[in-house]
Amino acid sequence: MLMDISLIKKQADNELALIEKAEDLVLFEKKYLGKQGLIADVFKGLKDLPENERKIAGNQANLLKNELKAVFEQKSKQIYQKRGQTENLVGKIDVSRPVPQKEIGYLHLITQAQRELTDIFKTMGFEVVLGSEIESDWYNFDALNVPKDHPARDMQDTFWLKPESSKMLLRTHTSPMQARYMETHKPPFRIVVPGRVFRNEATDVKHEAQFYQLEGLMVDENISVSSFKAIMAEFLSQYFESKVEVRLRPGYFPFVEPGFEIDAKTKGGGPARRSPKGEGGWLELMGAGMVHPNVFKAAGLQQRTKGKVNFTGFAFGCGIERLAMIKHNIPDLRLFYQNDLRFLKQF
Ligand code: YSA
Repeated sequence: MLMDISLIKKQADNELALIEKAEDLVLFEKKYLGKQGLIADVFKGLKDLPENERKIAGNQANLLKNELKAVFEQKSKQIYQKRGQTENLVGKIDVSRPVPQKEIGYLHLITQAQRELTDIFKTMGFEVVLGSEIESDWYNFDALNVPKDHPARDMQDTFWLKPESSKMLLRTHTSPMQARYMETHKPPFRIVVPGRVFRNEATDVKHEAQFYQLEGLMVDENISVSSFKAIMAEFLSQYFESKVEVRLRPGYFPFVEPGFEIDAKTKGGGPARRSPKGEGGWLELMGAGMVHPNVFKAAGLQQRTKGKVNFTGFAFGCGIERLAMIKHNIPDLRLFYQNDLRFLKQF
């Protein structure tokens, strides 16, 4: 028995000297110190020894066990220090198991776009203002020069809130914030208003019933269509980064005079595909124009003093999904809201 113990010790020392990997150290521990290991066998054999030998062999076996434990601990520290780890976890965890990847959330593409857009306008001195998604028909329509029973109200199909007599609605555009802001501020000012809007309309590749707009309003002395074009040129080139073809064309909105629409050329395929070859077509990005005098008046702003014009302004409202569609070449607006991670994780 004493012979066995010294042989085990020699063998263990030799094996330990060759071990370099944590995985091999785990096997070593199992072989010598495990429940079914060689040291355990020695203890099991003690009962068969004559009493005088049992005591000596028992002491030797204990000594060997403690020695092996100590050298094992020392070796595992060496290996883990080498791996840059400080804690000795051998035998407690499966060190060879890959670490599970944590799913870390991130911003939806529309939130990212909203932040990029407002950041761009901040560099041009615009203040970011938020409005309420529930509005009164006064701010959504009347204050914007859209009289009751005017056909222009039908341009934006409305979700009315109950009771109908409350005349409250889900805002159909971000323009009500023009009226609200002008009621409480005196020119000059320049603001942008990002936010969600709602329209009771069928969805298709270019339309959703809920979508995001970015409203802009700039009022000062001598603001003209050229000012609008200059701000737009800067904004669109900063947002798109690459060259995108855009066009300005006349458009009708009761709250501006004159009114415009801006379209951008898609890169081919997608919502505005016109040709069988998949060449790009025009996609409407925004409505805009010079603020109508009636809108200033409804907000209580005196645009003229003694016949002299004190200030003028331009305003615009663009679809944030449409901007992102052009920037990232996204063919269908509905993709933003289908929660398909294969789509969302690309951005
Ligand atoms: C016009 C003049 C101003 O002085 C200020 C703002 C405006 C814009 C006006 N308030 C408006 O909402 N015009 S709009 O109905 O043409 O919508 C503006 C933009 O929102 C569109 O050009 C388009 O980019 C986007 N849009 C409109 N309906 C949409 C939509 N995006 C997704 N789904 C829909 N259903």
